[in-house]
Amino acid sequence: MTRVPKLPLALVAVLLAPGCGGERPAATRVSDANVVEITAVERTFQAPDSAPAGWITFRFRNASTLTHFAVVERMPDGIGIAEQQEQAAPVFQAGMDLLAAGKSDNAMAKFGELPAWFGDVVFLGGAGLTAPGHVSEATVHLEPGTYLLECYVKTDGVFHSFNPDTSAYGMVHQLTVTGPASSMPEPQADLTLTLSGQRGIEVSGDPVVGAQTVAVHFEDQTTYSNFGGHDVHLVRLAGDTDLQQLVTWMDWTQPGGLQTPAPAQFLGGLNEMPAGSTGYLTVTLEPGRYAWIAEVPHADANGMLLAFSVPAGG
Ligand SMILES: [Cu+2]
Repeated sequence: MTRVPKLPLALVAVLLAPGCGGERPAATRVSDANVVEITAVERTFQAPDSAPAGWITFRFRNASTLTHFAVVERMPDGIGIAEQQEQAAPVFQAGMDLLAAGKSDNAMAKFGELPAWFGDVVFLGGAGLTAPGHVSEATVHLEPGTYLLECYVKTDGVFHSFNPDTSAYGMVHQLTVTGPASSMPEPQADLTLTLSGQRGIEVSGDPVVGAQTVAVHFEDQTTYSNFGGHDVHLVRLAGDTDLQQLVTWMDWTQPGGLQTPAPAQFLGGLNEMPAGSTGYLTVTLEPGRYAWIAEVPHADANGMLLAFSVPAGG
């Protein structure tokens, strides 16, 4: 496994501080940081059970051999991990099994059995697709409440968030966000992505070699045919990366979609958020070719695939 070199946050803060040769704004002071450490160990999350409200950085360490993400979901009142695992996860898996068998009408009927509360779940970002051995960071603002971290990447046709062994939960973790809010300030961004169903992914600023904070503004939101909205993930493009295969892979409703192994190396991202929201991710780039891509069907046709290069010394 390879690991992207990751500077300790304290060192990043020093390097990015004004007067240290960089022109970037100072990174968040360590003393104010509100960090939730998440570790993926095979198909489980290891993470704390609670965190203070306000700006929260999710630092996602993938210590497994599979690609994962950790989407943050605000649950409706009275709904938590038990309801998600008992009432929603089995329906998604049964629907996926029908899709894989080519029975799309039956699958849609199955998805119609999702509990009414599922429509009130709010997706609020969280760490995007992250390759084995890598660490990614996503920062979002959360109000007090009950949240789940979920990974619905698939392996052998089974969502990670669904455990066929009913004696254990799937790759879902409940996090209680409590008041009062922490003193962590909103991050300051080096570049900004604007996501729009109309105009796709737009970038303001130039990605450079090294660590940088990326603001992601969700100008609007759309429900695509995979029932989800747009988000953004960072993928390293190798010489043999097949972009069309990558695009197909980003649609979980395809039998091979979101199924491990991933067709390229993912370096994090920011999962779906509501229209008008802004979240942040921290990325460390080396010279090379990359792409921003959303986990939606037909990301290319929907304007949700944007390749870019990071020049050496840039
Ligand atoms: Cu996973």
